[in-house]
Amino acid sequence: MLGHVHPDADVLGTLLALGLALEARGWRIVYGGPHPAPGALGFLPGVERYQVLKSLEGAFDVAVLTDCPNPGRTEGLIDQAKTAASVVVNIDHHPDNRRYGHVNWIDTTAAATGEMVYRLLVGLEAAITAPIATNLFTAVHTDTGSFRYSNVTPATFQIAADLVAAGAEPAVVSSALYERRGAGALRMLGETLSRIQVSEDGRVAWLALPAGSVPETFVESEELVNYPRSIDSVRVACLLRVLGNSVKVSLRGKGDVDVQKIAAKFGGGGHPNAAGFTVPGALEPVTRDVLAAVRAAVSP
Ligand SMILES: [Mn+2]
Repeated sequence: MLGHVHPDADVLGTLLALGLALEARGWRIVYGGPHPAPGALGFLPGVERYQVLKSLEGAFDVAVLTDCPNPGRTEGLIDQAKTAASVVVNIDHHPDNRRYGHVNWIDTTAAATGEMVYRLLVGLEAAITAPIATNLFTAVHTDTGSFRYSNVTPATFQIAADLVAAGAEPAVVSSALYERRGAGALRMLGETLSRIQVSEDGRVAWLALPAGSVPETFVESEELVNYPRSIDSVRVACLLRVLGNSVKVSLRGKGDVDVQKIAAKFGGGGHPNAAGFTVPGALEPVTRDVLAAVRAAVSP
């Protein structure tokens, strides 16, 4: 069960759910990826089994990647998996998935890969235990912005209902995700949000974080891009942060602007409402270029 760089809850929840279900049927599973599971997801059942893998040792029958559209996002592990395993399975809901597996199951109508893995486990007649349900519920919960985004369908709620019936606890998951800040982190959030800028027409808001302004773990746990997105007039929100000699950019769209198309211009990808990319360069010129492309996309 192979995760991509900076695994989120849809990656980890689906890898753990599928792995736990297969283990119950006698498979032996190794879970891991190039980066560790973030501390905020330490409550996911089985996540302590997820290892940092810089290379794959030994032979595998199958390598499974979930929620990973781009083979470049595994730091070479996919190439190694193709040598180490006879079958690579690619399960994803991103529209720009590169179909790098031997088996490619891509469903762009799924709000989360968690929905797909739930349907897979039902199809396999696997027992949905409480640990599996908690992993899948968290995957769906986070990829839908707590069931608030436009990707939510009746099927999303049906799956969520089934998972709660199987033992996932929404209050426990919400509390684990959103109510475990330190007081210092809340103050840091306040200071960070004061950096948000809004274009004159109010349609674009952005938050540009210089190197060293906030810790990386803080950026990953706070989903900072959602704050500029919450402004009424904003059609596209941008988060830009320095990573080494590059700038990592997250885009969020509201309504009809397809931010995936903007990201594609910079070699990135994602979904129509949520996309991202990383470009070499300093923060100021990258911010200027990104804002020019965003403005062009939102201009009436
Ligand atoms: Mn996802």
